[in-house]
Amino acid sequence: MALLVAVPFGVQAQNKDNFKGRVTIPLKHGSDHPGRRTDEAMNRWRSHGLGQFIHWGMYSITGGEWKGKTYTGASEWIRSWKDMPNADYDNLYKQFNPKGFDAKKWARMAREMGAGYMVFTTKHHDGFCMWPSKYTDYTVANTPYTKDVVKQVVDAYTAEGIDVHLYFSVMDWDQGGWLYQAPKTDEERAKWEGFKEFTRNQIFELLDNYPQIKGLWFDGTWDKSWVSEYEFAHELEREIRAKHPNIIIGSRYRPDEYGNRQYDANGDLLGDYDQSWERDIPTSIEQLCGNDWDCGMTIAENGWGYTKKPTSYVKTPYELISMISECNSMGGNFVLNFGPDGNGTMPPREVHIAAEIGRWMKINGEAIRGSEPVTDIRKQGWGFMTKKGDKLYLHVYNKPLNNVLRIEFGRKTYVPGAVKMLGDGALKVIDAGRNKRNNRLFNIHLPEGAGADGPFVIEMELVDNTGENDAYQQALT
Ligand code: JFZ
Repeated sequence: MALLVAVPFGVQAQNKDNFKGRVTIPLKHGSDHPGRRTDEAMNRWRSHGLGQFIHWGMYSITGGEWKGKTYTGASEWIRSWKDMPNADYDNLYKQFNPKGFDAKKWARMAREMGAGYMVFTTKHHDGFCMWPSKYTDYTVANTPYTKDVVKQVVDAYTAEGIDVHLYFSVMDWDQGGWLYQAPKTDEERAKWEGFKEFTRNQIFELLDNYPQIKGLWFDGTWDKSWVSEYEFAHELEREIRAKHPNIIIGSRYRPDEYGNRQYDANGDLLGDYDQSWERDIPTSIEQLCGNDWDCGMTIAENGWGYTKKPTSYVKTPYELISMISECNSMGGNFVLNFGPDGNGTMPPREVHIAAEIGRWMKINGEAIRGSEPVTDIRKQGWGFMTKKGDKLYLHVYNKPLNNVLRIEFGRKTYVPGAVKMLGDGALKVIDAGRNKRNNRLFNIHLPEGAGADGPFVIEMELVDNTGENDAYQQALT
């Protein structure tokens, strides 16, 4: 009886010819393009592999401390801390005069690190504008510094060949019209309509001022007020795309009409890439359902703005490099965050991290930039894999104690061609026979001392082996 029940379902699930299609509901404000975008701009974005995030704003002046006390939350949220009066925070801009700010220096550092793109905070939740917005006085134009920070960042990075995406928080603690809940009274409604117009104006101002940008990285979109504005947000997105056709916008921007965020009611991604993997990495590529994605990562546990004294563990270059490999092995971009101080200086610990990543990327970057995930070779214990054309890259983080790295290829898939270590020479490979499943095994002999200088990458040419005759008849068990 159990067999009779089990069989039909099993067959249906596995037989594509029997598949009647998934059930979807019609949505007016759902995903605009289920599945990945494959235009040139999106292909370019996907190929970056590594990006840089920069959080810079008035919170960089406080650096997680106020009047001798340390805030243990994310330093860019210090305004919401009970120990710092709002008025004190809201006057910080009067001191903003970053003598150490040199956008070209940041851009060189990012290029040396191997970043293909960067994301810069134009306006964080505090509402302070790092560009001279016409729509509010709370901008860099009214600081002692006066100059347009966003323009300098956009120009400097663009000149280094690094694409710029602009971070923009919809939630705005400075604007009286911002609400957390949908407006209830006429007065609230009027203020909220004003806020929506303000948001729209600022977004178009950014697009007008900095037409070179490649994307908008929206944040602060989780409150009921914005979530109930699915229609407005969708229309605004259409306008943005009409003005800037190749622009890249993540899944955090707008909800569907049921209040679903990131993924709509049908499970299709809202926007061009999955933005929900923040400080988080999927455990398998299946979790991404074929979508593009990025992983924004902090160097400390949490906290994106400058912190004078990190109150949590600070990741090592090794750990961050392994995340670059891990994200790329699942087709994602790893976007590492930096928090310059109020003077515009990158903290030395972050300069060091960027340099160490750069040292690794110079040798191994070809296994990251333009790489693709590997879906037809099973994950193996020594690390992560990426590929490019017929080149397979083995990113080694767990080096076997016997210095012999084993790779298993599925039956009738590939066998290795030339094998070498990136930045080093050819490696000896021996055919280690087959396992019971007739999968092919190969032993790669690592040189003494491999990995002494950090994680390494082995490049292996893949040779088609689909036509192989199995070596032996499987035993019947
Ligand atoms: C937001 C900000 O609040 C934070 O300050 C920083 O700018 C970061 C990049 O974005 O924080 C979030 C937003 C969304 C999630 C987590 C933290 N999320 O969806 O898990």
